[in-house]
Formats: sequence, C-alpha cells, structure tokens
Amino acid sequence: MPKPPTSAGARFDALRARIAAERVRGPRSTVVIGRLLALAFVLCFLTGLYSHVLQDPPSWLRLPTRPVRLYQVTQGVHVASGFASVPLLLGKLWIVYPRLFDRPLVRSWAHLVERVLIGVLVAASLLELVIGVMNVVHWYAWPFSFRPVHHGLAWVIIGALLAHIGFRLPTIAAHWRARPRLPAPVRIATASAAPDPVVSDPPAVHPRDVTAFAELDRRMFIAASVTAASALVVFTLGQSTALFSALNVFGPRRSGEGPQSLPINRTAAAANVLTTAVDPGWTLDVTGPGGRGSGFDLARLCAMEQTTADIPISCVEGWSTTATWTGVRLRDVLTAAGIAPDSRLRITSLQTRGGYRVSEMGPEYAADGATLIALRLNGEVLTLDHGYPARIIAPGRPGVLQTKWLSRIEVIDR
Ligand SMILES: Nc1nc2c(c(=O)[nH]1)N[C@H]1C(S)=C(S)[C@@H](COP(=O)(O)O)O[C@H]1N2
Ligand SMILES: [Mo]
Repeated sequence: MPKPPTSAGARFDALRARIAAERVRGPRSTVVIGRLLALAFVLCFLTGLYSHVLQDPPSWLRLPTRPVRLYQVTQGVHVASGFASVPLLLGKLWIVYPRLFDRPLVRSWAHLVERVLIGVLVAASLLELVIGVMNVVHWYAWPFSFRPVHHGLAWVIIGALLAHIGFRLPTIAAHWRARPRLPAPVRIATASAAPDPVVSDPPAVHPRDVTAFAELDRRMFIAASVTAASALVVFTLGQSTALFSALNVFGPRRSGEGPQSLPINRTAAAANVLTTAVDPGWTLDVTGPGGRGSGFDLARLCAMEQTTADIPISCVEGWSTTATWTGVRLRDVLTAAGIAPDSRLRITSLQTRGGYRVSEMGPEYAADGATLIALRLNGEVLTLDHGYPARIIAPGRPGVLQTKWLSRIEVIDR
C-alpha cells in the first residue's frame, strides 16, 4: 500500500490523477476519439474501394479520367487516413482495454454478440493497418496475395464498425457534445460518506478545481493521440504530393528521386526484359476485333504527331510523382490501326512473368487525348527501367496500370 499523501498539494495531485485516469477511460473520451477514428476509417474505406474498382472495374462502369491527378488525391487520402488511424486506434484501445476484462464476461445474448463483434473489429483493424503499413514500406512478408485480403478485411471492418456504432448509439448520443457544466463535486469525491480530507483540510481545495484539472489531463490525452496522428500524416504525405516533399521523413519514396527524376518500382532486370526491350526488331502489335490490326515500330511511332502531358505515376503504395511524358496519343494509334478509339483494351508487356505484365483499359481511357504511348520522360528518351521503348501513361489511374515495355495492344469485348 502506498502511503497516503500528506501535504494538501500532494493530495490534490493524487486525486487529480485518479479522476483523470477515470475520465480518460470515460464515455466522453471514447466518443471523441471514436468519431475521429470512424472518420479516418470511412475515408480510408471509400478511397480504398475506389482504388479496388479502378483495378477491377465492372465492364458497365465508366470511370472519370479527369482531373489527371484524381487517383493521386484519392490514394494519397487512403494512405494518409490509414496512417492517421494507427495512433487513433491505439489511443482508443488504451481507453477501453480495461473494459475487455469486465466481469461477468457475458451478461446476455446481445452482450455476447457485441463482444464478439468488438473482437472481430479490433483484430481485423489491427491486421488491416499492419499489412497496409507494411505494403507502403514494401515489406511483403506474408504468404497471401495482398489486395484480396486487404479488400476483404475492409468489408469486415466496415460491417463490424456499423454494428458497433449501432450498439453504442445511446452512449454516442449522450456524449456527442461536451458537457457544458462539470459534474457535481460529490460525484468525484470519494465514495464513502466520510468527509473528503482534501475538501475539509486547510488549505481547502474545492473538488470542482480537481475535476477541472483532471478534465484538462483527459483532453491532453486526446490531444496527444490527435497530434501523433497528424504528425504521421504530415511527415509521410510528402511521398504523395510535392507540396509536402520537404517534410517527407517516413515515406519510403521521395519525389524527384530515381533516374529521370522518377522513382522506379520494378526494374527492367527484375522484369527480365533487358534483351527484348532493346531488340532493334521491336514492334508494338495493335490488333482489333477479328485479328485485324497493324504493327508499329519505333520509327513509325516517332513519325506520328507527338503529344506532351504532365501526368503523375501514383502507386497504390501511396507515392506519387508527376512527370512530363511525350509520345503518341493512344487513340491516334488505334485509329491508324483501323480500330475505334473507344475500345476496351488488353495491354501486354514484354515482361514474361508477374502480375503487372498485363493490364486492361476501359474505353474512357483509350479515347482520352491525354492517354499516351509514352516514348519520352521529362524531355529524354525513356530509360530502360521506366519502360523503354514504350509504355502506357493514362490520366487518373493507379501506377500499377501504367504498363511498361509495351509489346501488344488488343481489343477485348467483355
Ligand atoms: N510491365 C510492367 N509495368 C509496370 C510494372 C511492372 O511491374 N511491370 N509496375 C507498375 C507499377 S506498380 C508502378 S507504380 C509503375 C511505376 O513506374 P516507374 O517504375 O516508371 O516509376 O509502373 C507500373 N508498370
Ligand atoms: Mo505501383
């Protein structure tokens, strides 16, 4: 047993600490941090869903191709809200964890359902954030394919979250707004009927003062969680936008780094295209329905009208870098091959293996005048690592669909 504090000041501090500890774990804290966390989760969910749909669109859906930075923004928000969720979730768990051991463990069927839901919510959220952060830092240390798992967990989380909010609605409604007045002093004094020594001893300390200070402490805890979340965002956002690049402390990719001022994800060596990409006999085969089509060698592509566009590479991992691309409009190439420009396309790389060897493109991108078969990057011929002799660049799409080392473009009907 610690000795009871003797001086009035020490007793004040002890009482303040006790009340603060209770209040940090009180319903107002759970509501304040809970709604910030819910906001981050919903933003992360919606932008994640958008990213998922872009990579696997249903055939009837027409996606927006402009603004050209659209995906840079949505994926930037996705990664930032994911990062912000980490300290907020840890803060929320710190607030509520003693309640996980409340006795009796199960009071009713409804309570059992709620507890199971919370277990699912916490486990799925932790796993989702951990694999998300690992993906951003390129640490693929799991045996499963990332995207289906990340996507599946997202639905589990959002479902469990909605149910959790449903269960907690009375608490949320009761504590949504800060209490205008502090609770009555008797509530925070000791539970016994005996007069509180802090109150009765001179110099008298009114419990209302203790409560006010304890409330300050509680707010400091929330503020610390929010500060940690904001700091994580501010110090990583620089990989998503040049506006913050000076502050990019934790983001693994830096804008402007890499050959031709652009980071590289997969190198030509890793894609095993070192010989095929520099073959002087290289041609891009463009085929329409029924196998009609045309071959385009480099001389033919270079002789066509060249277009320049500023378009970012926006990787699903969160980094984005805008570059100036020059090349032939895809729709001009399709037209020259006798193919309608608003066709659905399959784009195949020289790469022989790997998931990003092939991409599909909806007619809205094929017909957009900013979609290029890029031959030059930032004023120079593409380096081998950036996709020489030719790559696809389209506005508003994830980097993973900006296929490098083009070999074949064919019309598909789905
Ligand atoms: N053929 C092929 N194209 C590819 C890839 C790949 O692995 N193979 N990676 C994609 C990914 S994930 C991104 S983010 C961009 C990166 O382009 P960069 O390396 O030129 O910056 O290329 C895309 N194009
Ligand atoms: Mo990527």
